[in-house]
Amino acid sequence: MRRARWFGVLFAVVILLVGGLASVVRGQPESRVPRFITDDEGRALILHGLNTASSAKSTPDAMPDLSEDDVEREYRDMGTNFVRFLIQWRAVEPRPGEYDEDYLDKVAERVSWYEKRGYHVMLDMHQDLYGPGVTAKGDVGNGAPRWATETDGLPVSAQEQWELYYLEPGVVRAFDNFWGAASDATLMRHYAKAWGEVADRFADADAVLGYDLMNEPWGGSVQGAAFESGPLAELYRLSIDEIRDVDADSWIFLEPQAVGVNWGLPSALPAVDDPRRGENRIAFAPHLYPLPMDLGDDYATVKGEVDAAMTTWSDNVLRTAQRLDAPVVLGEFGLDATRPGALDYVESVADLADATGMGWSYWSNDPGGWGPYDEDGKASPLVKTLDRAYPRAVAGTPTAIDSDADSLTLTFRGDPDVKAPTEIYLPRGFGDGGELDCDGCQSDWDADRRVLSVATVADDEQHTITVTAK
Ligand code: 9MR
Repeated sequence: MRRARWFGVLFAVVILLVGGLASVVRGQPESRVPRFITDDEGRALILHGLNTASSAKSTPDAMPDLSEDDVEREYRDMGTNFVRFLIQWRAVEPRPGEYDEDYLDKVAERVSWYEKRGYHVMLDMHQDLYGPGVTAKGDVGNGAPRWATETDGLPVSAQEQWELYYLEPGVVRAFDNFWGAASDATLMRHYAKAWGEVADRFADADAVLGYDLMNEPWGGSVQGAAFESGPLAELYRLSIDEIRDVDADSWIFLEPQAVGVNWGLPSALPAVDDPRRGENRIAFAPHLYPLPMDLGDDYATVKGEVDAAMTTWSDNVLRTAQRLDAPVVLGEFGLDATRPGALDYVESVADLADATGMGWSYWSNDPGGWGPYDEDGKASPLVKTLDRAYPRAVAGTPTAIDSDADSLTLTFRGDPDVKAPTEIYLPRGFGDGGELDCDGCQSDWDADRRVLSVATVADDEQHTITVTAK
């Protein structure tokens, strides 16, 4: 662990230097996202939620361990309005060209649980280490169907840390064959068509906000800019075309290469076209896993390095978002929340998201140390940390959000076309409706949903709303 620690520190320094140099070369970083995802009323959405769930990776029917009561409990305890819901290619297309409608029915049933509670759902085509077919036992990867897994007989040896499987020859080869090493894009086309099937099913589902095209992409033997601007961008184009044939309105969430970018290195992902009529609906959905903590250090001991890596990560993410002209949702961040300093880290990330205008989904809601509940369903202190006051829908463009345990300040530029009120979720600690301070606004408190609706004048002026606990 000592060596790992020094490696982590060294890496943080390298990332800082690269980030610093990049600033010199490319100018001052952006401090806010370039735009927001909006709802049907034109309000900017701020998304707070959890990944649901890692358990879906390995169950035979690819369903997460989740009941409607769990969704209800999450809403009551943490006031989330968003879920990154894991789906699996192996379940969508169990045999080449055959799509499993029963599977999509089950996903739709779960989506309806969220819909009843006003959630926005992002469907995430999850994979880790390509798919279960990278080993005979099927105990390593998840995502791709076996029929689409071609390791060419190369070995995949046991690893202690799961990410290290990415370097195993059989896993690298499976990815190379997927990306079309022999300039044959058959598997990518299957994947894109599978997305078309999913989009066809969910195009009219109000709760489904959009599609996260691939979890944590890995280029196999092609890495970095060559990967992101080559095969990855090509997969995105193919998938977007299939989706747009059947669904003009859902958002498309793009992830960068995970390795390196999750730590804070810049992404070279190019802007990709959205063939829909009107403004593009392409969003950026990177992950954040600072390396020192990935290697096992606690936030309490490496806070300085991690905070610096977070700043670099944020600068780089905002630059990419600018290039893509995309809203940002931090699709994953998370850690063993029982470790020293872990809750401070979660709070720092949520503060960073508020400061920059990003949405977030915590990894993950699975029971255990990383999750909000233990195996017996007992709430951990993480529940309280994730239960933050936040504006869910803003009648204009948010310019600053500052949230803590007993106050929330939102500043936004109004929009004359947006007539619906700003909606603010308040945790129980705020009391009923909190103490509201704003200029000439009208408010309404929904005690059941714990949502304060605040109607301001629809103009293009700057508005500030402050709510304090009472
Ligand atoms: O937390 C997950 C761990 O239990 C699994 O062994 C591993 C491999 O499937 O995946 C972990 O979840 C990861 C997610 O799939 C992708 N982003 C990083 C997550 C945490 O490591």
